[in-house]
Amino acid sequence: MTKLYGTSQSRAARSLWALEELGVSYEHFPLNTSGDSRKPEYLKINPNGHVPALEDDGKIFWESMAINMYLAGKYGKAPFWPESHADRAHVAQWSIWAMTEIEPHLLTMLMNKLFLPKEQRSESAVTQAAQALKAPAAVLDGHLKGRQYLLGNDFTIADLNVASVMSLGSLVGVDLSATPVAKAWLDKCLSRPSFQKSSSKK
Ligand SMILES: N[C@@H](CCC(=O)N[C@@H](CS)C(=O)NCC(=O)O)C(=O)O
Repeated sequence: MTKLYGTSQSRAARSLWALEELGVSYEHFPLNTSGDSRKPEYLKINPNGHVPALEDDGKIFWESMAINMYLAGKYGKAPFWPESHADRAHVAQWSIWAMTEIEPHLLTMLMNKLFLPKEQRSESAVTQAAQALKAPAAVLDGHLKGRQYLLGNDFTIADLNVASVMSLGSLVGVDLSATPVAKAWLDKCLSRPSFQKSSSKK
């Protein structure tokens, strides 16, 4: 039995996308982030009080990128979950990169454009975050020149992980026009039926 905890309006979206992409049969518990994830029964699953968490065959996993690499490794096959040590290390490289180089700036923009009470929002924080995103976006753009996907010709879990983080940009109007190769790659990844299906979940 496979169970995924967390609403699609949270970082659980990326694990829902992985489950849909892999065609895994699962039960979805769309816990919200304004209370559900801090309830004592859920803290037994993820003591951090965060979503997503995954239960699979009696084992528990948390941290969205670790969940996705586990799912790809267990339920996927090459090329989606690549075979070589080098390619797997590149999956980890890009997944960690997205969480450390991209996600914090997008979260700053989300907080200051949408989530914080109006009086606490900072225009300059949004401007700075948008500026800070330009360097990693250029890295992505440069890497994708001459490649279809991050690891080469095929869509892999690395693309899913990075694109899922970058999908947040559409909520805050991130402008990728200066990095057209990255923009085209992102649009291609987000047009996959598995992404559309996972996004329509609760
Ligand atoms: N690094 C973690 C972050 C998880 C996280 O912070 N999730 C947020 C939702 S996007 C959450 O559960 N917030 C509710 C809370 O902390 O109470 C991951 O990627 O899984």
